Amino acid sequence: MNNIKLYMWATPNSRRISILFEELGLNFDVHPVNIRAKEQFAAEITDLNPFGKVPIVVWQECEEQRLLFESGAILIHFAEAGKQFLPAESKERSEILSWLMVALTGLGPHSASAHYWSDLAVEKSPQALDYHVNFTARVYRLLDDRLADNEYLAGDYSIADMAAYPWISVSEWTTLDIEDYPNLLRWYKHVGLRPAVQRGMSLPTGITLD
Ligand SMILES: N[C@@H](CCC(=O)N[C@@H](CS)C(=O)NCC(=O)O)C(=O)O
Repeated sequence: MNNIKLYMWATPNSRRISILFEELGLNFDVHPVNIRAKEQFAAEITDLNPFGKVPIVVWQECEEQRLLFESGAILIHFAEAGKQFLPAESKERSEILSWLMVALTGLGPHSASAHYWSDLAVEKSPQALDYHVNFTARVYRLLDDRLADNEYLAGDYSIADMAAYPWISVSEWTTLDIEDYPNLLRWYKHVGLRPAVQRGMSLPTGITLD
């Protein structure tokens, strides 16, 4: 596996992947795709991912060009290839996959929608905002309860934690107060001490979301 290119922006879904790549010690090049400038709809990107979304990873495997999009697919593939953060068939693997899906399908999409209705939408909808903030609060409560007697979401530190962490880092987008979720806050501070997490969260270099 070489010549790995990560198409990303300074966003939570993208940073799931930069965190994993840093944890695995991979050499990879970052290709910034400014989603606020609609660069995700350029042919160079939609030729790779017809959904017009990042993250996207392109790499070379022997003579073959390989491609993956969707952060969950990328996390699973590279964790398995690197034989870290997602063990083979076991009770722990089942737990990791379940909590990974909570992050992929509950935490991420509803946090993003809460952000949209609280901040980005030109015409506001209090009902839509309430719906997504309440749903996100339900996920925060779930994670907080889980972390009350677990150090990480599923056994050892895993791709489930990597999928959740960047979304918790933007908790202010959801209007929720992380201080109301003490176990989640403890986990967030603890995971944030990892050097690979800090490096992954700093990519693309010099870019912050406005
Ligand atoms: N389910 C996708 C979601 C990816 C996604 O929504 N990415 C955002 C950036 S975090 C994006 O590309 N937004 C631009 C758009 O939707 O046009 C994943 O997990 O990779």
